[in-house]
Amino acid sequence: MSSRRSFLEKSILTAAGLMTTSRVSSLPKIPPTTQPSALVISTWNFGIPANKAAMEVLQKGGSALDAVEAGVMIVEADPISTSVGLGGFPDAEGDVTLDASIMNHEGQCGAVACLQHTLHPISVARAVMERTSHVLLVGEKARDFAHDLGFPKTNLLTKTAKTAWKEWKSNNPKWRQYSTDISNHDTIGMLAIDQQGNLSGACTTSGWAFKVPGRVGDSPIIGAGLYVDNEVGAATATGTGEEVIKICGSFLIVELMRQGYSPEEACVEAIRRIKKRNPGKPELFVGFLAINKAGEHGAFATKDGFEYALFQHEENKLFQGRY
Ligand code: SD4
Repeated sequence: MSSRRSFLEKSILTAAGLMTTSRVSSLPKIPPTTQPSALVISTWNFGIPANKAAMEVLQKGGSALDAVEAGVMIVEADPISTSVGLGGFPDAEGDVTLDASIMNHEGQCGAVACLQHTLHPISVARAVMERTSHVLLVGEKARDFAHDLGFPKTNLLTKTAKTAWKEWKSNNPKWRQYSTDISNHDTIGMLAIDQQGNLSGACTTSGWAFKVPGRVGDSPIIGAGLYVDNEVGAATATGTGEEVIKICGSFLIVELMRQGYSPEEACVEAIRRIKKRNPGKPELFVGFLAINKAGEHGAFATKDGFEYALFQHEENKLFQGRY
């Protein structure tokens, strides 16, 4: 009896051991645990000046959280960019409505959606994180919150954006049938690692150009447009937010990295899922960026044209994302 028990115990242990071995050996790659140098990565070519501002913070020993906020604020305040903050294209009724989120290395996060008349939605998102018990404030009440904190009321509709909207409106008199289809792809999503090895991220946009009023995209949805897990990595998205929301894109990528995927492999898998759900839509654009704790990065998109800016090892350079 006792020898049979010991045989059974041995068999169970062996089986468990085998299971562990085969599970581990099927994992793609375990990221190295050495401390990476400071890094900033962000979407699109406006990521270059944004990265520069963020890296200045990191080089002074600042936190990744301060860095990503300072970085994306550059683009929010730039009237030339028609997809973020000031100068962003408005909704179908001509109102500029902004979405933003921020997340730190402690897993704290804050966001605003459909926020109007506020130059720096990312800072309001940060205030939601730091000053309230909530994660997401929306619409007029989010603006009231910003007002209470002293964020000035700002007209965000530039002449250029107003002209573009008027032209769109005259060509789309039936927009109330709710089929707006001009997707504006240039959200800024930024991820950073500071000198302490901590991760943070930020994401801010005026969203889909001429969208149905009230529309909220992926950018302020934690886990969709942005996710940070300081033990594993971080991810952010740009492109058609509806498709990012449907797969919980940034959260998915971080979870894949937790299972051993490299940042690039995780982005590839997220894009594969989006493409699988959208057969016959070659024009659909979504792009993801990801970093892991080791300072490795990945970028992948549904189609060509995805650019991202990486500031690492003293160099701030623009790259083409694979697709
Ligand atoms: C969003 N991802 O709001 C953002 C940007 C966008 O089409 O509008 N892309 O969905």
